[in-house]
Amino acid sequence: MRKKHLITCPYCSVGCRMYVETEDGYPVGIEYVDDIPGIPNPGGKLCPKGNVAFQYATSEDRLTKPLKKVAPGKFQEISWQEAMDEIASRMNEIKGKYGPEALAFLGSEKCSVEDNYLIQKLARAMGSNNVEFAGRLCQSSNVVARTKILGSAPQTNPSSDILKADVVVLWGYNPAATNPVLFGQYVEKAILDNGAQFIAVDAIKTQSAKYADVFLQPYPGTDLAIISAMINYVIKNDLYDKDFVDKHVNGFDELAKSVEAYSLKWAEKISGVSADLIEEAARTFAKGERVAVLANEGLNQHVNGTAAMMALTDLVLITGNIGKEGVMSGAIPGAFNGMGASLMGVNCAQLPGAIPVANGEGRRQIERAWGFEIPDKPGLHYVAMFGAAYEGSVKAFYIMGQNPARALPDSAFVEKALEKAEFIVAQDIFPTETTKYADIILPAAAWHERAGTAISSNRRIQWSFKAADAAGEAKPDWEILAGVAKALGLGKHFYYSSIDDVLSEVNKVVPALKGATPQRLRGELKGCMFPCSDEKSETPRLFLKGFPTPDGKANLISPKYAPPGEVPDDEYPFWLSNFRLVGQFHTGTMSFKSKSLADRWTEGFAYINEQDARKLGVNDGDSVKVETRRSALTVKVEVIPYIKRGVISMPWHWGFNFLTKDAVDDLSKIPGYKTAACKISKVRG
Ligand SMILES: Nc1nc2c(c(=O)[nH]1)N[C@H]1C(S)=C(S)[C@@H](COP(=O)(O)OP(=O)(O)OC[C@H]3O[C@@H](n4cnc5c(=O)[nH]c(N)nc54)[C@H](O)[C@@H]3O)O[C@H]1N2
Ligand SMILES: Nc1nc2c(c(=O)[nH]1)N[C@H]1C(S)=C(S)[C@@H](COP(=O)(O)OP(=O)(O)OC[C@H]3O[C@@H](n4cnc5c(=O)[nH]c(N)nc54)[C@H](O)[C@@H]3O)O[C@H]1N2
Ligand code: SF4
Ligand SMILES: [Mo]
Repeated sequence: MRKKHLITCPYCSVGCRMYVETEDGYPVGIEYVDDIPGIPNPGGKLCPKGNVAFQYATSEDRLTKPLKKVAPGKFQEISWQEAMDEIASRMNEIKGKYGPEALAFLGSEKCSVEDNYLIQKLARAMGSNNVEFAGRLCQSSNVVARTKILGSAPQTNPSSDILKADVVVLWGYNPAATNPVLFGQYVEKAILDNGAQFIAVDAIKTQSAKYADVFLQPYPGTDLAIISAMINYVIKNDLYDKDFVDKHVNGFDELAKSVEAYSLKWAEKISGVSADLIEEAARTFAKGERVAVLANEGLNQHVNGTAAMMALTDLVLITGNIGKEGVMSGAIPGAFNGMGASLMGVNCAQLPGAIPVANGEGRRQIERAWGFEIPDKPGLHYVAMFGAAYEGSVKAFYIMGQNPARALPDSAFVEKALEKAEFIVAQDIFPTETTKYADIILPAAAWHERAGTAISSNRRIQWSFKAADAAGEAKPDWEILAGVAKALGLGKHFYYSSIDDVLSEVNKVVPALKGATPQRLRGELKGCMFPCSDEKSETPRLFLKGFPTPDGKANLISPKYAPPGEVPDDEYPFWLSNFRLVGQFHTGTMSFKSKSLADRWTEGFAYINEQDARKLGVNDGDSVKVETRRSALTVKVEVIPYIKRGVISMPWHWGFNFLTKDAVDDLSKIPGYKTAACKISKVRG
């Protein structure tokens, strides 16, 4: 029998809704949602990934039974009971021998709100704050910057407010590829239909940047110089919003003084963008009545990422583009439930509801709800966990829905660290480069094979219904975690018999989600934007009545220029950066398994500027060796005029992280993925 079931797309964080069509319980197609007003994808529109959003899960390669490693590279099927017993005895043994800090846990933006709530609760019930997810690798710079300045990080306004903006800024962000429905439905319409001015900043003139009125093309990681000079220019030329600054902002005089040395000419020298263009960008930005500022990985993922995001937040504030209708800024968690995992406290320094671990009163409140003590010191951040495993202080990993062996920088080092761990559990839907190192592999149900909630980058929490049966013996992640907790002797804190039980506990523990109850979300199919303090309310716009800081004002932080991580030198003369393709996703574990995507987006390549190519004697389609201080990769080049000279960039879906360096930003601990120094040589034959 044919049926259709409403789900949220399991790829990016736009949160598009779709129906999965099933035939006798097996998924056969996707149907557009045209009968639910207010969903994030008006008219049900989807992008190439959304159109086939169930396909990966029907691949023959799915994990279908628990597996135990019996020899290097060899796994044997075991029962769920055997798997649970083995996990419980090994994890308790390691905790007993080395202490709870020897345990590390990874949650996932590929899993539901409920799954993520449980993995961090499990980590803490075991006595460890070593619990992280890819949000650290993704949005942490913007989250830290905005939390320090505004007291809160998420996106301020509904995406539809972009249509009301008169200036749109895309900074290090290519939504035409990475959030395509948001780009088509809001950004493109604001520019093409409503005539908004458009500023784009990227090392490549991307599909998103093609309509730019002002296009800035800096060397990777030098954006901080440009933003600092823009602040200086805006203040010097009296283009800032005096009234807003007086009423809502602290630290203006210090800011003005601190940027005095950051002239347009100085920024030109560092970034390679002409002073005239930076001036034009500053004027256009400051003259906007309502500016939507969307900044993403090109700005986040640098060792100066937090400083750059702080400077951009300063610029938004002094021009008064926050706390009203028609503006937009904020962190853009990239994958479909990045916002949910973040809000659930899958973070070594934060508990559910973004409560710092170090906040005694906040911690005690959660301890009262949970009935056990939470360790009071922050744990290890994502990259540090693997350093600790290499050095021997982290002994065990519980990895749910992450592929650190390819997603972290310096893959060769990460693999060595995984090899050194004494015990690894990997809970995934596919075998991956990471599950190779696991002692126990647990098969999880894929997204449309279970019910659960996810939160879009726009703060919208939505219910997804179960559409199909799980592959083989695979189970929903929350159910596996509740089982593991029971086996570990923690059953009284993990009493759940349904997903509703878990979300109901979240409703009690996380005030921002108090009104997002299972009953409400199953009825209100467009979901609701948190904070929702009761079952009737939601919050489309933040900061309309000031900021969540002690005095209600935002606190500007003066920028101090710091260079990006690894910069070119005589031996490694090129800048190396990277980006995403519309039809591939991260390390490819899902998109490589989706036939329609894998057939069309088949292999990696590198963009190189035509003048650089001429100098190196390479032509379009030639293979080159790209070498960094870590490793080398052979890749075909695409010679183009619209990438900055001196920069080579490639999609990172195909093993790119063997090249990257594991240096992190001091404040956010995000790796500086987007810059490395490299040399390029033509591969003959
Ligand atoms: N198709 C697809 N969509 C995705 C994903 C995916 O893997 N595939 N992943 C999701 C996730 S988790 C995330 S976080 C988002 C990320 O979404 P985006 O931030 O849009 O992703 P990227 O393509 O990595 O980087 C954006 C742009 O930054 C530019 N850039 C690189 N270095 C610099 C720099 O130093 N300065 C400036 N100004 N620009 C620079 C790149 O050329 C690129 O065009 O996408 C989400 N959506
Ligand atoms: N060079 C470079 N590296 C980067 C980035 C970059 O821009 N450049 N971006 C960084 C960013 S922004 C991010 S977000 C990270 C992403 O890093 P990861 O999240 O580690 O990458 P994925 O490839 O998405 O791996 C997710 C895993 O979840 C599994 N999975 C999917 N669905 C389910 C499910 O329902 N249950 C379970 N248990 N598992 C499931 C998939 O099979 C896969 O193994 O990568 C980072 N790495
Ligand atoms: S834009 Fe994002 S959420 Fe929407 S269909 Fe595409 S991948 Fe899915
Ligand atoms: Mo991300």
